[in-house]
Amino acid sequence: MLTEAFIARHNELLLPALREDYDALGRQLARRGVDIDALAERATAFRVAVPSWGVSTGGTRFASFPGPGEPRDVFEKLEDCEVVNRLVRVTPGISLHIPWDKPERPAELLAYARARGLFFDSMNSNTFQDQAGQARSYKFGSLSHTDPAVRRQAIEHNLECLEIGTALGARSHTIWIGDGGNFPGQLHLRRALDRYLASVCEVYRALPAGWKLFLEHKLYEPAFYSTVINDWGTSYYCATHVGDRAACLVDLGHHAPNVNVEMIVARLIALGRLGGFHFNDSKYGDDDLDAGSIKPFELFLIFNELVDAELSTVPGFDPAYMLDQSHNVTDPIESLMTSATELGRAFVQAHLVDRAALEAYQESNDPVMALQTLKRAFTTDVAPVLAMARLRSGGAIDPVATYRESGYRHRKIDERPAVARRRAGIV
Ligand code: LRH
Ligand code: MN
Repeated sequence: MLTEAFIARHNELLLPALREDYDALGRQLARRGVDIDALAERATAFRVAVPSWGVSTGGTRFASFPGPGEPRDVFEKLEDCEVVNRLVRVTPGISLHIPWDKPERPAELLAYARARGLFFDSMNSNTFQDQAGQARSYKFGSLSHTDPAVRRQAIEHNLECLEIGTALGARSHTIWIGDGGNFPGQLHLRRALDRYLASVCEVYRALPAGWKLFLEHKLYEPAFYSTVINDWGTSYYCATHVGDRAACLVDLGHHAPNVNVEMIVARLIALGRLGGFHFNDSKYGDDDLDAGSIKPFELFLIFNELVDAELSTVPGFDPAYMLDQSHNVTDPIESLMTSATELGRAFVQAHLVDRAALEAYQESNDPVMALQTLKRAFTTDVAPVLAMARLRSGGAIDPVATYRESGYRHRKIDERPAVARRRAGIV
């Protein structure tokens, strides 16, 4: 079992090498005026929420290949989420998706989560699939549909998410819609946005006190010609139109190739509407690959903007960090642990940027030294800091190795009958 004792035994073997690497890095950072223990403290305090749908194997429109020992319901998903947090210690928050995770008895699910040191982060509605027995189809849209009855159905679903979230102690709700068209002329582009806005305003009016509403934009897919909430500008316009507690959620994979996402982040920080993130990585489209696996420098540059805002105490700056990935060929637990670690790495490296020097080079238009200042932080191997932070918060020095050593997945294969091969689709 993945007990504290088991993790401690596994750490014992790795501790001498970690201690050596940590001390060596500590001396190097001290020469740069950085206290490594303060940095480890920051790493310990870092948090990113895990998507409940991330512990199941994902797929594509062509096929999905369920992995062994798949979770079959939200309770088994939380069991796997507990393993992730037990080993990396930075993922106690779980983001649920309704109706995929709709609990029969929310109080029971809340108790189950709390008993495992977990809590519920942002809720997510789903008006991009038709559920069995659903009265009206979302084939031609949901909150922006031309038929008021379909919009009503979509609004009611979002209101239900707020109710369930309230019972589970969540404090925010994320709306992503796939609404859009596949052909020129199919949608009236301005009226579609107006319909969306009227619908979201109704959801916003029911937003519980203290909650935030996140609007998630996406360039394309499932619509392949026009998407109603297609970019950050549209999302920002909607957030300011809907209300003060509405903000923009940036899913890294929802932009055209080569778009400067860190610049969008800087803009939304300046405009005071950066609500949060769905972190992942991509090479081409919305590939939902593991964060930091394809473009680690972009991830670092995004955290460079976030840490710069945090350190310059930008008013109201409090973005929500969540992963949103589709694990098609890996053990989802390993991918989630690795991705959470990659986010921690980018966060810690961003705290290594000599911001006074950077500002001086920026003000004096010295691009070479400005870039070098960023690269010096990005090329610092902070792995000992991340491992020490995990160790000091009761986690694993090497999460993946400890997880594999534990045989957890093998036990789940015995406990959980194989999931029948699913129809294609992301989840
Ligand atoms: C859409 C999206 C959205 C989710 C879904 C699982 O691509 O990023 O955040 O609801 O993936
Ligand atoms: Mn997303």
